[in-house]
Amino acid sequence: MSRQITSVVGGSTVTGGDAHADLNPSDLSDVVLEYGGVDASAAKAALEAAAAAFPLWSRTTPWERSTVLDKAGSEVLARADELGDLLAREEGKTLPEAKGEVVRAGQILKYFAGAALQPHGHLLDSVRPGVEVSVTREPIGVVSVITPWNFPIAIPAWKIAPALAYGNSVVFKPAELVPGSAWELVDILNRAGLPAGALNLVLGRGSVVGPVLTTDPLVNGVTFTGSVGTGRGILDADAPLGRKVQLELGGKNPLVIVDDADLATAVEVLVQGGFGSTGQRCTASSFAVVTDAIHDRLVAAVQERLSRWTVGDARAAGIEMGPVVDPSQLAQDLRYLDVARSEGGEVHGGEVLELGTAGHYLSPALVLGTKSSDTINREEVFGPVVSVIRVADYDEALATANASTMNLSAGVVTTDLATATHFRRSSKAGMVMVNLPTAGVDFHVPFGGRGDSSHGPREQGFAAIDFFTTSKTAYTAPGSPRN
Ligand code: UN1
Repeated sequence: MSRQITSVVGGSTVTGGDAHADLNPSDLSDVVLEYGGVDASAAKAALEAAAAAFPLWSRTTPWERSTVLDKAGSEVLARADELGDLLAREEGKTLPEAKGEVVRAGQILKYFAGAALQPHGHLLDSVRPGVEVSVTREPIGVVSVITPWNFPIAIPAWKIAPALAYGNSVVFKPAELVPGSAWELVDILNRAGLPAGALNLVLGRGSVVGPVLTTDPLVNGVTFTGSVGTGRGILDADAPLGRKVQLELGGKNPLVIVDDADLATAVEVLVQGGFGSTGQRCTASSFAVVTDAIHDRLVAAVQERLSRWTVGDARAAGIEMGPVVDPSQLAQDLRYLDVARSEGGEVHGGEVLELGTAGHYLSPALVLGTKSSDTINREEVFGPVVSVIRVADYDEALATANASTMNLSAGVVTTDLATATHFRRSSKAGMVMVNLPTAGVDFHVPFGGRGDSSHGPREQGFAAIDFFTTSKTAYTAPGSPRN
């Protein structure tokens, strides 16, 4: 029998529920673990536990909150090999990518351990004589944290750590495909000293528990990373209720490569940004916009690089790309390749691979000869697929890059400082990368996009406080009694 895990509500485990198996996408005969998906009443109980814990947790000192996060961060870092192996096994990114993600999660916990101690707030004189004004930050209350499968530990960490650092209590619902990393993170944080109910874990179907976690009256805020469709649904349900909502949705991220680019840099930036983590990241470089004079050289060099690209079991040594996460994502990738062909694109690669184990393996796909208006350049594929648009010059490249409506991240590869500066200033994306892949972000600075990509305050770093706190402005009259 495989390992069993459960939801955690108010510090207690919840048994029962409909049976789910966490399968290894590199080898479907490997059941990583099993769990019972809970129902709406368990989600409600988790919100009640979080609401009950909030008065206690929100009144702990910054030092107490910092200590819990710091201790949890140390454990995550110390167990990076083991947790990385679990992550690669349940999600399918390569072992170095998975371990890197675990280390990032540990660093995020440490960062917010420090952030909990930072001063904020103002004390000022009123415009009215003798009156004092204070502006302080307070936690928002009970926060629902809903996360996707593609970053099973880093995204939960970058939502849960600031939520807890600023005194909120949390109900956490991870994606159904990656419960193991979520369970470990919750276990580590609870053992690091959280009071029961400050952090609850709800393992269950989004369609069953999602409506409770987003619309129940006990919810004060919802932070969600995932698909545009689900995110829009949350906003439609929560906006009339006046809930605080933070959404990180899709990305359609351009990588501009201009004539003066260093070829080797351009190839690595495209390949890592497009095919790293099997292209399953909202920051992936999903379409390359390449100026005329470098186009053919670049395409030849990328194809040569991809001919040596190793696809295989995520945990095997020397593998550059693991499998696609599940059958429905694989079907989506293949559907987009078919649409690209039907719209005139020339697809290289993108073949389903039969390897030693039964997994969802797809070779990296490069789609040449595409136009800006093609579906493949408009919609997020979320797989190892990069389309290429040939343009005359930098001006056309910039316009083509900015035609995206999911402006999360945009990159430029150039050796010219003026071009780099112009692109950085003119891009419509929330994040810009110069001679770097569009994917791969730091934890101490704001993360987020524009257009249809994001909604609400930015995540991470010094921006995280904006969502996870609300400000209070208090006026004190001069005649107030002394104590
Ligand atoms: C990264 O590229 O390092 O879901 C992070 C995603 C993003 C995170 C990307 N929210 O892919």
